[in-house]
Formats: sequence, C-alpha cells, structure tokens
Amino acid sequence: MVKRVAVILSGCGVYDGTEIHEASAVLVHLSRAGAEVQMFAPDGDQMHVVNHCVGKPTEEKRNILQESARIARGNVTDLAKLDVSAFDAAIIPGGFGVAKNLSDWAVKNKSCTVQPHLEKIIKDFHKAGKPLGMCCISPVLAAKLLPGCELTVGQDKECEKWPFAGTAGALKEMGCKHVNKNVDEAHVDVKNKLVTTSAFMCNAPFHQVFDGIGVMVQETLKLA
Ligand SMILES: *[C@@H]1O[C@H](CO)[C@@H](O)[C@H](O)[C@H]1NC(C)=O
Ligand SMILES: *[C@@H]1O[C@H](CO)[C@@H](O)[C@H](O)[C@H]1NC(C)=O
Ligand SMILES: CC(=O)N[C@H]1CO[C@H](CO)[C@@H](O)[C@@H]1O
Repeated sequence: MVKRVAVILSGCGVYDGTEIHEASAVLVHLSRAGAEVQMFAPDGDQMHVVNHCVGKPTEEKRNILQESARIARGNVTDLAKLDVSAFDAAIIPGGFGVAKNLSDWAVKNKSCTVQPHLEKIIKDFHKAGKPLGMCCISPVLAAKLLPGCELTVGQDKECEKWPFAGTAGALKEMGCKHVNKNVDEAHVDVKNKLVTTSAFMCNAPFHQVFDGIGVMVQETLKLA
C-alpha cells in the first residue's frame, strides 16, 4: 500500500518560515520511498518577515500559505482543510516558522501554545495511532502536546557543533525524555509513534542533515 503523508510547512526560509533544505530533504526521501505527499500550511500572516542577508525583521507582511507555496511548487493546501483520516503519517520540517507561525515558542519558550488547527491535527494523528515525524525545532510541538514523550533535538551540551543545546534542557523541564543523538540519527518513540532528528540544530554539513532526515522519514514510514 502506498503511504499517504501530510507535510506541514510554515513559510519559506530558515529565519521566518520552514527551513528550505529540511523540507527538500523530507520531500526527496518521501518520493524515493514511493509515498504520496500533500503539503499544508496555515493561511495567515507570518509573525515576521526576515531579511535573510542580515537576519533582521523588516516591515513587510507575508502570508504563510503563499510563502510555503514556493517550496511546494505551487501545490499547498490550507492547513484548516487537513483531514487526518486521509493520511497515514504527518511530517513537520523545522525552521523558525515552527517557533513563530506554528507556535509561539520563539517568544514564550516552555509556556508556548500551538496554532489551534495544528494542535488538533497533531492530537488526532496521535489518537489514531498514526506516526508523526519532526526535525530541528519542530519536536517542541510534540513536547507541548504529547506529555512525557521521548524525543531528540540532538545533544544537550552546548558547544560549537550544538549551538542550540539549551532547547534539550527546556524540553526536559516540560516533562519529556530527551535522548542525545547525532545529526545522522533519529530517535523513535515507539509508544507515541514519534520520530525525531536534530537536522540544523546541529552545525553540520548539508549532507549529514539530509541523511539524518532520511532516517527520520524511513522510520516514520515504517510505523505507518
Ligand atoms: C496537488 O497535490 C494533490 C495532492 O497530492 C494532487 O492530488 C494534485 O493532483 C496536485 N495538483 C497539481 C496541479 O499538481
Ligand atoms: C528556552 O529556554 C531554555 C532554558 O530553559 C534556553 O536554554 C533556550 O535557549 C530557550 N530557547 C529559546 C528559543 O529562547
Ligand atoms: C496563521 C497563523 O497561525 N499565524 C500565526 C503565526 O504566528 C504568530 C505568532 O505566534 C501568530 O500570531 C499568528 O496567528
């Protein structure tokens, strides 16, 4: 049976949307595995539009769905229309859009809330026993909505290779079990059917991020 996978985007670009290379890696590994993919994103304004040359917000307004359409080659559906019964799994690539548009983690950290449609979708996939794949910062969504889950955002000790290791500590304080993993590995929480990998939480070369996402995608499909 062909596996049907929903990929949830949050804009286009690491600092204000979906991390483009992570989304691309997810899509390449899914198509190689023969999965049927549909992309979704919320229809609303981004929290920020960031000039990626300098990493600073501009005065511009941009729509999350329209920006995500850049990654989806035009074919992206309003997240509000996602029907969980039509899919076997969901995958959420990282990027600051997860922390700015799919949740307010960037502002509120541990006391964040999740975008209401997405909150319902994640809980419904979980309730239906359908796997969720997440990478980079998107595991914070699972930390918030699936109490006590096991996940990884890479390593919990900060160093040049792991500049965002503080996130692991925040996830532990939220009651999750954080499992240290290298960038080319994924962690599988079998009970919660949650598969996570660090991706660009690690200061790693593109091909290692690509390979880690490949493991995450394959393990997610195995659970579907
Ligand atoms: C858009 O994606 C949907 C879901 O994968 C697919 O059924 C449809 O054919 C696609 N449309 C175009 C114009 O590619
Ligand atoms: C969230 O809080 C933790 C400390 O609990 C900190 O290490 C981490 O950098 C914070 N993350 C963000 C995005 O502010
Ligand atoms: C469509 C949507 O959910 N947009 C949200 C993007 O993130 C900001 C900040 O959390 C929210 O205010 C928007 O509602």
